[in-house]
Amino acid sequence: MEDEEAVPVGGAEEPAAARARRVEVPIHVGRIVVHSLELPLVHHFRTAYGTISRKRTILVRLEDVGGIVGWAEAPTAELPTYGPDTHDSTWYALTELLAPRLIGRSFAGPAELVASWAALRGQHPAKHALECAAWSVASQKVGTSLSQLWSGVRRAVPVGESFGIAESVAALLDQIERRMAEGYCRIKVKIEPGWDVEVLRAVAERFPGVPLSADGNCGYAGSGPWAELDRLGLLMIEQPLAADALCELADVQGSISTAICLDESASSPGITEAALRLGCGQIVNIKPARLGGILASMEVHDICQARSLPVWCGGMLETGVGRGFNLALASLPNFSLPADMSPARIFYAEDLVEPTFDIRPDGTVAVPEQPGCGFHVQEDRIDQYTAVRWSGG
Ligand code: OSB
Ligand code: MG
Repeated sequence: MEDEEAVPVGGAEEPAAARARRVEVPIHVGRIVVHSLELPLVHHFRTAYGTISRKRTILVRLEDVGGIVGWAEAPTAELPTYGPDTHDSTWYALTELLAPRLIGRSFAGPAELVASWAALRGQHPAKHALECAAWSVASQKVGTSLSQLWSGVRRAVPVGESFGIAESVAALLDQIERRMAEGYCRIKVKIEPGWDVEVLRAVAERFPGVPLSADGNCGYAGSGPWAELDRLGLLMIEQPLAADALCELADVQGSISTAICLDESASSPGITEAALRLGCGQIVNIKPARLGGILASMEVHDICQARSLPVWCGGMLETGVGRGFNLALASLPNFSLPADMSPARIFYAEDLVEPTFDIRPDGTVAVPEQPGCGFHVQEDRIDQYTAVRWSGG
């Protein structure tokens, strides 16, 4: 569209969020359709939060009045264990709170659309999906990839794998063995009390030289095997304590030299900055659905960059639709550690984009070069897995 060009953006030193906020590509929201999908998983996924065997997720289709369609994903959980949101709360937020107030309105760009819900607290996965849908429309209007629109600097994202708690150490080592043959650059093992030091030691012995991290998913309270974990040479220990246990996290970080990585604690840019100032950790896992969108994620990226702390892009078991946005985000400069970005085939019988992405022999995934979420969205498959649909506009 010739009249809708991205406004030129500033110098290379400008923080990513400030730069993205100035992208002015008008969005005229016509119709929004929200899909609740049920996707079968190819195997169970077990963490400190429990085991899941099917996954519901929510896809949003935002149609601009000019006809351009942006698809995006709100990855959801059944229970508010990882974060405060659920599938049903996200459905409610999208269909009752957020989508109706966008329909029929025009915005100067994605940042203005995001500003329109500033008075509403929380609802991060829902806000994330609508913001991504707007970015998808914007990138299609200007004909550039999201990575280009966001001034990404990486054409490939190094990828690690996240291994759930297994039946036995032998079973876990088997799983890791099979996946390492595919080229992954980093092993992340979910831990919980009773499934930690011995397991990690076995993994470190079996796969020497491969960066290894542990993810506690808030599963420890007070004491933990910090000193023993500290001797394993881990890349990081992700979120060992509760999201709001900031004082205790700072104490643990002060007592070990292994970096603590914030996941659940990093719930907004402000809280993340406060946690870093307190000394709670030295790395942040950025999940845009947890943070409530791309701009909030970029703010966290910039806060960490200003403190010379690295970030990496986590996952919420997104399909290819959601992963497309994560890949573009992970192309920003300070995403210097491997991402949780395993291809959809690892979890799902079938992806919702075609062709889907896969890991390459060098352990990286290519950053999509096409506008929108970066992949061809298969609307017929989305329809096939849709259990409930809402539409407005
Ligand atoms: O802590 O990283 C986590 C999935 C659901 C909730 C929390 C977490 C995860 C993952 C998924 O580890 C990793 C992925 O999407 O590849
Ligand atoms: Mg985590």
